[in-house]
Amino acid sequence: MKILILVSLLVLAPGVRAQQVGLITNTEARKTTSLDGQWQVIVDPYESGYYDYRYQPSDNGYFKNAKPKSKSDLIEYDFDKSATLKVPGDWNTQTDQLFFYEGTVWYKKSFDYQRRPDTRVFVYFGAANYLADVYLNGEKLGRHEGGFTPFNFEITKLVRDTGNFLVVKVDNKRRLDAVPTLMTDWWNYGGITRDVELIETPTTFVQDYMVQLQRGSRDHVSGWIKLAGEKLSQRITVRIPEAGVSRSFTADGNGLATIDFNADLKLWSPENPKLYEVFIEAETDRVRDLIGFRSIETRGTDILLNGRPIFLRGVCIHDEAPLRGGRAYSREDAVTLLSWAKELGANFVRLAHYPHNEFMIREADRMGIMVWSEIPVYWTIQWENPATLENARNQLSEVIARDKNRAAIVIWSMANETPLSDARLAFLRNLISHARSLDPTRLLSAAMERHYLDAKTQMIDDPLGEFLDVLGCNEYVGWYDGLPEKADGLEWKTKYEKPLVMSEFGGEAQFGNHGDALTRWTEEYQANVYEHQIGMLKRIPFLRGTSPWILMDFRSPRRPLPGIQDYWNRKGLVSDRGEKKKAFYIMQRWYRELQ
Ligand code: GCB
Repeated sequence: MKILILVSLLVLAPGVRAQQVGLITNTEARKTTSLDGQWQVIVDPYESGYYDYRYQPSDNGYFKNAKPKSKSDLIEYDFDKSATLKVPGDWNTQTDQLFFYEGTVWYKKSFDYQRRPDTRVFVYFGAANYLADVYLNGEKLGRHEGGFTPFNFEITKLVRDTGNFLVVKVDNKRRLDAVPTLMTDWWNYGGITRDVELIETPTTFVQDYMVQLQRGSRDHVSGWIKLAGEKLSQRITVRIPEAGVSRSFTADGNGLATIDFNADLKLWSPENPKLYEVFIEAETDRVRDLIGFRSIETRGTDILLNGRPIFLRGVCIHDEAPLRGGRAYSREDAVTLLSWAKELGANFVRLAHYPHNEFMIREADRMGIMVWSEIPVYWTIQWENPATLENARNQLSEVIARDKNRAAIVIWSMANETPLSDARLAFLRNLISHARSLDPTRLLSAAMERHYLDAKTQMIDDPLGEFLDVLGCNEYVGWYDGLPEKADGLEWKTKYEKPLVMSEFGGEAQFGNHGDALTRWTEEYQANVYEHQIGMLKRIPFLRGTSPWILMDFRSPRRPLPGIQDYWNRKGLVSDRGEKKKAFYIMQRWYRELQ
């Protein structure tokens, strides 16, 4: 049933989710009121604010934000006397007590809001990890699953001029059936990790749109615009003043207008990341966006940007804050990380292993850095579970909805290092066709594994490769697989006539730890890995991109080695303090050669 509803909504409008009004995209263009700041919180490991003592959902949970009405009233919680946490932000790095915590925390924010006449109001969350139950003034607005994508709920009828209280139960317990599942190599930062805003719109408004060059074309813009509200059949004009474009379309009875026109555009590229002001003007609403136009295709083993072969000089990045640690959430975080990538010589970043905060994509657009964006279908997902598939599809829908107008995004990646099986192939093929239906313009990839045909030959023949545009492959020759020199004698083969991005390689080093080139954890060993990797990579005829693992050290519970790791994965080219390791300069030298 649920699937049917989802499918019928997708028929109505690509990119629109089965959740009330669907995701409102481009919040930058909206009248917003920030709810960031300190929120009162109750840590609730037993979820007694949600379940009663028979473990049944309670009608009188903490979402009621109750206060004793008389001196004899019994109420065992009080948000207003509770501790606070900053939103946006993970809870783990805000207080030592919550560093390893996985479970429920209740958040409460009080606010006043004067809604203007003839408007609608939504509460918008950039992300909450992992499961969020949202309540306003004691009423449930809904639930969202997935730790890295945005969601919104309408509050027009519930919001009052004064004394509102928004309560969010955030639960980051890992689950076998979730996406990601129990095992990952990154920190399970919990909390409301991205901005929270109230968005005010006209009663009928531009909810979402796609304005992009048609696949394969450099002058033909096509896409769609979706209105939400009561007056759906409206005339909508798309204007790109700098390119002399002004074209009108009429939305159908479902509020959907398909758009199509030719335009003479300066194309977006890393050398010239041109963004145009684009206006979408309906009768009842108007939004402005900054959109770049470029084409991205493959031909044989080549990747073509604007019709020309390009090599993706990349690096992997986690959505972790430089210098202060914890989840990244700000424009400054994005600028710092992407500036380091640029300094490395990168024109490309792989944003691992889940959708990063929107500033990363917006800044990549502005700075001219191509992006590989991925969903947390990582390692061992429950391939046979329909709910897991629906969850993964929904996370994919949400990230595509948010970022589909960003020129920087060139690749959607479906998965990382997933073990071969028929069920897994069926699951990933389902995601691939879903991605293609939502966005026919991007290339699709996945980080796959490889295997040895013999001691000297590496083979990429994962059956998934047949369905991807770009092959991604992770390998750790010199780290998990032999010593650095092993790379020298290796030859690479593939079953598919397609471009390869070596989506991971590398090794760990603690910044400032020195020794000889065969002593683990030293900068010299890591540099040695890179020297031999580069030699090997240069010899792969179908290689069209690389993204070494990883730009910066990141936290991982799987990395306890005292004095070296201390719960950090040390494969960064830069330490968590921003110090560049020797391997950074080796990679930089190669990228300079390639430029
Ligand atoms: C991998 C994973 C990545 C890990 C990395 C490592 O293959 O894709 O998430 O962090 O290896 O450091 O082992």
